Amino acid sequence: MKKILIMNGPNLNLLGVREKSIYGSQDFVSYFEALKQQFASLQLHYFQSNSEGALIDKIHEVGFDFDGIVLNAGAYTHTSVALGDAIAAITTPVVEVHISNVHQREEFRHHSFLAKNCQGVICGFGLDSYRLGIEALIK
Ligand code: CA2
Repeated sequence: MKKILIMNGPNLNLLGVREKSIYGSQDFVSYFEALKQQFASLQLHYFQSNSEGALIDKIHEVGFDFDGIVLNAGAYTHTSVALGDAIAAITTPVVEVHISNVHQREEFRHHSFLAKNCQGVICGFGLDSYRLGIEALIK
């Protein structure tokens, strides 16, 4: 059974609670339950942290064993050289995802420190970006 980790970075624990006009009204835990049903043939895992170090530790923990990581690093996408280096250091392929279309937003969201070390980037499809990320990894 393929093992895929979905990782969310800072503030994404607030999905469905605040800023619904940008990020939608569904909380991630209920969305994750639906994903698990949809991909019953996969072992799906979920990890969220607001801490850059905890995200890096998790990438190191699973990055030589899991079959894929779907990563929404939130604002760390645009700031973290360290997360980019962590992705470069592992063997597990990573797909970067975003709920919003970051290219339609502020200029600082147009750059990613992660993208060049990822298999690809998916953004702008709401929570469906995560499903598309899984599809890309299992193809
Ligand atoms: O669109 C995305 O998925 C982002 O990764 C979300 C990040 C943002 O910094 C990126 O530029 C794009 C922000 C996540 C904040 O999530 C919240 C969710 C609900 C309420 C408040 C914040």
